[in-house]
Amino acid sequence: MDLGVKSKLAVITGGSVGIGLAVAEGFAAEGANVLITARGSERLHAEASRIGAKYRVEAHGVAADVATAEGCAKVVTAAAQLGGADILVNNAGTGSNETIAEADDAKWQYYWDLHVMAAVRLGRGLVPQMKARGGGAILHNASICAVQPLWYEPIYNTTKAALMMFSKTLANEVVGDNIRVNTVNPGLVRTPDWVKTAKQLAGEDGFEAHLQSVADEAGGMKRFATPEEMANFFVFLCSEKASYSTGSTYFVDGGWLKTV
Ligand code: NDP
Ligand code: SOE
Repeated sequence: MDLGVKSKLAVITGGSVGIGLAVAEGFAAEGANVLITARGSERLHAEASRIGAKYRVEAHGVAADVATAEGCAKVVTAAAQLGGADILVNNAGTGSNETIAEADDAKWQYYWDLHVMAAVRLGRGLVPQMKARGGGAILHNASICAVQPLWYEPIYNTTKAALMMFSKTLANEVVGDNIRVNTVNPGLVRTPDWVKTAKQLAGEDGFEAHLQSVADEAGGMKRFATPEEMANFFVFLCSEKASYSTGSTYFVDGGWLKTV
């Protein structure tokens, strides 16, 4: 099936590893050009070069901290220099670990900037480019935690819930511009970060059992998704094959969500 994204420019934040990298590869495999961002430039540029060579598309790395206004502006400028974005995947993000009683304002602010303001600023900056190109697609990577909170990360739960509502609101604002906006709420995705944390908690011999215990506790399929399973869904939602989908949130969680 041709997804109709050939030669489009897809901007993916947090595209140097994990889900974002798989999404970038998914787009490139469909013939889209990609602009990936992350703070760490070495890994970012190595992956951009690899993707460009492997899929014979244009693949650019822009080192930027999207938790800052300057970082977002840098991404917007880079996309403009490439002719403008058709697709934006707001993916950069990370888990937290705190209690509400103990976390200070600075921590709340950081996650607000990373999970919400990045989407606000990049949306504000890239929507005009999409309009000029006749339309586009924006996808927000929130989390199942946006509606089914984990006890140890109240800041993550709260900011991801805000991102979900931002996505819905933006969808309403740009629906007349042929720009579709959606959210995906992933469940457990086996990224290098999960493996690293599991090794820290359970050691080299025990980490697989630890990851399995996390999946068992989630229930449903009782396994982690691969980043590629997530990417297939992301790329489809940003493609012309999903042309009637906007303003929605899709759970891709192997059955972990406990409600309808
Ligand atoms: P990873 O930690 O594997 O990758 C995160 C990516 O984001 C990296 O490229 C990182 O690069 C980049 N990044 C982090 N902070 C910033 C920043 N301030 N500015 C720019 N880039 C940044 O994450 P995952 O692939 O696991 O997760 C991706 C998204 O999916 C996140 O939003 C997460 O909340 C969500 N998610 C993940 C789940 C999972 O099980 N893995 C489940 C549900 C949701 P660098 O550090 O170099 O900046
Ligand atoms: C609009 O030009 C458009 O092609 C959307 O219809 C697609 O869903 C997306 O691929 C990007 O832009």
